[in-house]
Amino acid sequence: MPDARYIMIGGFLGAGKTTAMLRLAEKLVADGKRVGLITNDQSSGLVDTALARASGLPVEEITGGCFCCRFQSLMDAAGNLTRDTAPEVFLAEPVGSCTDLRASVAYPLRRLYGDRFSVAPMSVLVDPIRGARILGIEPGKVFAPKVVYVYRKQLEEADVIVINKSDLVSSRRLEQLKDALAIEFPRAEILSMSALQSQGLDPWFERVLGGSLASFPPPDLDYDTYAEGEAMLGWFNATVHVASPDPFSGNRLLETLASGIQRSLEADGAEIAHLKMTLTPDGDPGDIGAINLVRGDSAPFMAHSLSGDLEGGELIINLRAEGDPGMLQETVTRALHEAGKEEKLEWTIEHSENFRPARPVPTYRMAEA
Ligand SMILES: Nc1nc2c(ncn2[C@@H]2O[C@H](COP(=O)(O)OP(=O)(O)OP(=O)(O)O)[C@@H](O)[C@H]2O)c(=O)[nH]1
Ligand SMILES: [Mg+2]
Repeated sequence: MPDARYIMIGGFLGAGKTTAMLRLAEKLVADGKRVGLITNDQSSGLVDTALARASGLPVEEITGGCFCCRFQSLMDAAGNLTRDTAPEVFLAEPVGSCTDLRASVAYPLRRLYGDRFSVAPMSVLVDPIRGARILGIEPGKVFAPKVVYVYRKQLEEADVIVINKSDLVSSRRLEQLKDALAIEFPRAEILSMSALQSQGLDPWFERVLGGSLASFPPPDLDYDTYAEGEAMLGWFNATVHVASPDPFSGNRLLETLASGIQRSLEADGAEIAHLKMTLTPDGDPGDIGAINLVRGDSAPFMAHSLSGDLEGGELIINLRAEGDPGMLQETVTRALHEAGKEEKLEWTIEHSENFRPARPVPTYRMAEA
């Protein structure tokens, strides 16, 4: 009997993977289970890790490459969590621009470590507005064709496609989207839910906790197109210390920054895949403000509000957009200048990286489990 269950929650940038993962973790903890979370990104300073920590959950992050290219790091992360808390369930969130996770992560896990892990069906989450635009159901800005190629490949390898954020669309639109997904991706079961509002989660919980990973040949994938598509997205991560002699509103700072970045990127024509920021007051890691923007034409959403004013804190900024990474860095730096002036803040960038994801080179690639 394997010791632990391994649940991978995929989906494009901003689809709601972290939100759904935290909901599942909360349910498992309420059921008396030990959980361990694994977050992943191409670089360090992760909003997702900060959010998991603020929820008090054990988390390990894998940075510097995706699960598929750093398979051993995934095993090391699982090992560290096992040493500390011996999770019965691992919840892993891959990078939202990655695909081929069935062949490069799920099948190798089952084949090589099937005695330790029972591998759950692969879930791929969909933002219904982004999804409807990409599937041509609704007009609106979409990414370049090679990015859309990656988006569709993610869906093609799913056991379960979960239309998340069902609270944002009408039931008619939801049905249209379900029908379009069922035609294009007939192998997957299609569910819908709202992770944010905790609606309709049970069928997904049951599927990932009870079912098992299907065995079918992974979709054909042209790694050149995949690599080019992924590299069309610019990445910018920064960790910034902000301080002021007088207490200031961290929530307002997050809103000012998000709107400033949004305005500039819109002017530059760079479609936002996901802008996410957290602000944690110095000395109070339990309090957290978080703001997200998942499209150029959506309003910034305050996912968590800080409970009061602060004099200093750590701001984490993760921006992924279809544009030049250097330009993303300049845009954020300019927005920081403007917001700093407005709020009379001092800020210091402690860490920052801008880049395009490198060509994925998976450690393993297996055609079956
Ligand atoms: N309205 C609504 N918003 C949601 C729902 N689930 C997530 N969100 C919001 O969508 C945004 C992105 O959510 P995340 O969970 O960070 O998405 P993600 O897929 O982990 O994003 P990456 O890690 O960047 O790929 C946040 O503002 C969430 O609050 C939902 O069910 N309904
Ligand atoms: Mg996430």
